[in-house]
Amino acid sequence: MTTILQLCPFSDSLEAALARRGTVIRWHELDDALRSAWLAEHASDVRVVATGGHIGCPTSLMTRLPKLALVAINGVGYDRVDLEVARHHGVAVTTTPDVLTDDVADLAIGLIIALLRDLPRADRFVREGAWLAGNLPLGRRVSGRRFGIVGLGRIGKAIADRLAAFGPVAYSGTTAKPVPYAFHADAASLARDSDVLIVACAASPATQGLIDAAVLDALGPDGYLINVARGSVVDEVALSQALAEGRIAGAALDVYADEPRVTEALITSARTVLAPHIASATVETRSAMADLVIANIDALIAGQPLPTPVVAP
Ligand code: 8YV
Repeated sequence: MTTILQLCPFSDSLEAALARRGTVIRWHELDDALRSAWLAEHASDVRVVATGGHIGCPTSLMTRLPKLALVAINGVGYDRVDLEVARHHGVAVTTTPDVLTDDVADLAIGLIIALLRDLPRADRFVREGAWLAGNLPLGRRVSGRRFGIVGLGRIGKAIADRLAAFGPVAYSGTTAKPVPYAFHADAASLARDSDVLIVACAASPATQGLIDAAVLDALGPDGYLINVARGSVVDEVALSQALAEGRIAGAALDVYADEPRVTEALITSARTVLAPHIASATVETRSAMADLVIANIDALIAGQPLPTPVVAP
């Protein structure tokens, strides 16, 4: 039987599918003492770590599992797995690309409309009976805005294609791509030419804190920031200051620096719309992601090529 370390909760169906493939250790439910005791006895049983993109696999854990063959990520981000260490230890790493692209892009559009049209407040306004006493303050128009996308990978491109129906689209990244959107070599230059800046790049040392005070000031007091990538790409302290001082108009966020903890400054700001990292969280996409996690584990067990490796065995 394959021993699988499960590092975070999954859907019932994914958990059931994992359980059919081996002995599953629910690592996230063990405290430090239990983890150490378990490792002392069983470290060399573990062949698979199953984890979320936002959790990854700590290097200290990966290097304590001598027979580990696969880190199967239920997500597209691999920023929390040290790929060099994985390669060095002969550990394969897989993700669930493509199947979540549409949902993440859809949520980005939803956040833009929610933020500019103030939908969370509109909903409260009706429920709390405030409508009986007057009208909601006016929102801001979405159509015709200039949209800037930081990172035109699969998700960024899907966001761009949707936003093209609303207004002009530009993007920044490491290289220009053969797309009908204007390219900017850096995020500050993109922000200067954008009304809405959407962060869709992969998290990496190169993009850590990329959206800093200078980029936010380039976006300016009428500009909006959307983040569906990773909290680490945005300097959250700089963002909170810019929001508090009205140096940008608002921010809609699905991801944060220290999930699931969200800072008081972001929670209490009247300029934010906040979601709990739900961009890929639909029944359809989570089911497709689960299928890919399982397909990778099955391929490993069968000694077949892995369907979606970031690091191949
Ligand atoms: C998930 C993600 O929320 O794809 C990613 O990298 O962060 C999200 O899709 C997460 O991985 C769920 O486990």
